[in-house]
Order: sequence, then structure tokens, then C-alpha cells
Amino acid sequence: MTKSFLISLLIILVVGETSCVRQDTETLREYAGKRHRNIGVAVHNSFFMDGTNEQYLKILKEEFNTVVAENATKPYMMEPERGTFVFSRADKLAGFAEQNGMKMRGHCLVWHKQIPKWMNNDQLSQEELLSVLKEYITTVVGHLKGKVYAWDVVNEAIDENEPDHYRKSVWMKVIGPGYIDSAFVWAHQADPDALLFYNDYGAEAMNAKSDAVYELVKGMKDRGIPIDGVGLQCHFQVGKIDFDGLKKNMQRLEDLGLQTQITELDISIDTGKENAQTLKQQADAYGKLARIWLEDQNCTAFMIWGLSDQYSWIPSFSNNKRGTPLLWDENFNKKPAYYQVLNQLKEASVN
Ligand code: 9MR
Repeated sequence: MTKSFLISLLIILVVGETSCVRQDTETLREYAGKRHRNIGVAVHNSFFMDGTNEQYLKILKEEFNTVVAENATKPYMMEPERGTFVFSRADKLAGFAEQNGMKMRGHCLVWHKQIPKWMNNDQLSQEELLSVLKEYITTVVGHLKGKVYAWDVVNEAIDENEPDHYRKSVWMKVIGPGYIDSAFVWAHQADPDALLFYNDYGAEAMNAKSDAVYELVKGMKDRGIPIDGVGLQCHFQVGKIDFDGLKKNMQRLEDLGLQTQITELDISIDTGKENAQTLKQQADAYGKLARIWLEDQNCTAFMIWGLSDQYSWIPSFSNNKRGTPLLWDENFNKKPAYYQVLNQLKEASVN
């Protein structure tokens, strides 16, 4: 028996009990829409190639009202050679979103990973790298103006283990911490209506990293930098989620006048431990997080980092130590976690 067959079987066992009363015509999108809430997934690279899986597309547009590209709108894809911008993928996703009445998040403008080699060059002068960054942001945000409602402007700039808390990326090394403020200012100039986010991982609950993120964004607010919110990535593992800490952190960011968004949610299970109990634990965790989001009007999106377990980044990233983190299994069967999120949406009050 294959692993995916076993997981499908488990899912049938776990959710089977109530399936006779469940109406499978109900969707996350329907209830999120009634409650005016944004729910979405990261769209996999295969979407941008020919022969896209029809089942994938069907679920994407039926179940979600928001999309974000998992990789296709990152700088290595958008400006592979200096001065040569490739908009075809971004345009394809923006077109799909428009056709299907969905919103699009933009991910991400400034990061230390997935930037083209020519850009990731600490031999460039400060002046030159600043002009590279300005041209990139102005061109990309300008091109997608009115199509992307929220941008992750700066991604993962904090390293709480550095004495000054700044990750030593090419941006930091060549430009210095001012690159962060500048990026937000240029993004705002290019599309004054887009919401602008700082996005990071491991800074969801109350800890040294979220303290450093808090200090960063507080400083930005104090300096009048156009930042609208903080993206909480939420790459979690079953049994290791600090829900109360997350709520506290969301509250202190709200107190600064910033929105929060759950931007990259997945909840992985240790390989070999996929069983009815862990799938239920996973489902309960998804349900709790959906409730936290739904009860907090200041948390303006619930984005899951992929649709089907088939395409998740987790197995290869973790050397196959973890996997099965999403709402649909490898064969596009809804998992218990799906039904928990749906139930939370159904129970949430209509605003
Ligand atoms: O899911 C993305 C994966 O396909 C890429 O190989 C990886 C490269 O680092 O980036 C993944 O997405 C990341 C996101 O852009 C930023 N936050 C962490 C995500 C998971 O690594």
C-alpha cells in the first residue's frame, strides 16, 4: 500500500462518520465571502506551466477568494537578467484572479533568497544597489498596480541572533538597515492603494524574534514609513503551536495600528506518524487558528502555503522528516483539517 493510499484511507475513517450529513457543495470560499474575509492559498509553480492539473484549478477557484504565487513573483523569476523583466507569470496569475473574482497578494519584493545572482552581489556599490532595488520595486509594483491588493515588501529581514537583529543579507551588507524603509516608501509611491507588509517566520508568538520584529515595525511607524501590517508566516508543526502567544503578538501589533495576516500557514506531521490521531490533532490546530483569525477583524487574511500535500515544500525541505501539512491530501481528497476550517467559517458570525 502506498503512503498516500494509507492517508486517504485514514481520512475516510476519520471524517467518514459524519459524511452522510455533509453537503459537499459547501466551500470555504462561500462562507468566507459571506463573512467578508480573505482566505487563500499559495499557487504552485505548475500553474504557470502548460498542462495544469484541472482538478487543482477547480479547487483553487471554488474554495478560495485569494491567491499568492508560491515562487513565481519572486525577483529571480521577475528580473532574471538586469533590466529584463518577465511579467508573464505574474500576469497569468493576476488574470486568473481577476477572471475568478479573487484577490492577489504579492510575494515578495525584497528577500535574501530567490534573488538573481547579478542582484545578490555585495561587490555593487551602495548607490548602485539602491538604484537596482528602486527600479525593481517601482517596475514590479507599478506593473501590478491595482491587481495586487497587498505586498510582502520585505521578507525575513530579522535575525534575532545578530547583535543588531538584522539578517546580514546583501541588502543589509551593502545598503544598511535603511533599505527596509526605502523599500516601503518606493512600493507606496508605485501603488498608493496597495497594503504593504513586513513578513517573517518564527515570529508568530511572543519570543525574541517577534520582539525584534515588533521593534522594527514600531520604529517604522514612528518614522512615518507607509507600512500597513505584519505577515505571520505560520509554518507550524502539529503539537508545537503557541496559540495564546500568537494572540498576544497579534494584539500588540494591532495596538501599534498595524494589521496582521496569516500569510503562509502549514502544519506538518512527522513522517511515519500520519495516523488518525495526528490528522485529528492537525485538524484541531487548523480549526483553532481559523477561529483566532475569524474572531480578529484586524487579522485580514488566512493564507495557506499550498493546496495539496502533493506539492508542499515541507518534505524536501525537511529531508522527508515531515510532511502532509495542508488541507487536501496527495490525491486531492479533503482532509479532516479542511472540515475543521469549514466548520469554523460556518460558525463564525456574519459581519
Ligand atoms: O515554498 C517555497 C519553496 O518552493 C521554495 O523552494 C523556497 C525557497 O526558499 O521558498 C518557499 O517559500 C518560502 C516563502 O517564499 C518565504 N517564507 C518561507 C517559505 C518556505 O520556505
